[in-house]
Amino acid sequence: MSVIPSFSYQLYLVISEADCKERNFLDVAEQAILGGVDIIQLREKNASDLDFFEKAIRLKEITNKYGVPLIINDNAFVAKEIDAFGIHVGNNDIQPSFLRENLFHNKMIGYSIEYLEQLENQETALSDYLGISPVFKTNTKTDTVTEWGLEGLMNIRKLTDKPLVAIGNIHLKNTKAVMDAGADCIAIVSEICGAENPQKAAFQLKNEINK
Ligand code: TZP
Ligand code: MG
Repeated sequence: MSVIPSFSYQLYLVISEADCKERNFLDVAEQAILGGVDIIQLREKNASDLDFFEKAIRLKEITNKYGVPLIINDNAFVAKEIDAFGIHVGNNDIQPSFLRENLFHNKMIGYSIEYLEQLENQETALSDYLGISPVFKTNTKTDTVTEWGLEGLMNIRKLTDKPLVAIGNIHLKNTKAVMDAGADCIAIVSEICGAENPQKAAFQLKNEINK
């Protein structure tokens, strides 16, 4: 069972230094929070543990300042060391059951759904929210399995009560459709990290969610 009593987040920023290009990713994160981002995941695919740890510590100073939860992608070592709010893992990563039993009794665990069969496994049952990954094809992550589309998302909505975080090529124009299809929250990389004004981009997305 999940251990987080309620999932009240609507706009989830997934950030890496590389996705922010020449800008300081810490500034982008802070602006995004000021614009309305509720929860942030640090996703550093090619960083060493030490590099990831250093970035996470610096980002946590900002998320703590605003009371925004920080989730670490995949790396249980970093999540544990910085006392992150939670961890997000996929089908091929360290699994929620192992994390729950050994490391993260009281931390949020997010789990990406790439196959419908995952909805029946104990990993889903033990997670606090499910990442619907990806809803639409995206250049930000190309090694994906299923493109769920709005229909896939609607179908998953019927099969589970878990909070659903939709990710993958979500932007201002399709946000409302994704929410209407049953998402509880949308997760964004490029629409915020690549925006000229990340604060404004987050603000507009949040407005769209609440329409
Ligand atoms: N997982 C599934 S799609 C994706 C991740 C991390 C990337 C989403 O990035 P964007 O730029 O919001 O499409
Ligand atoms: Mg992963």
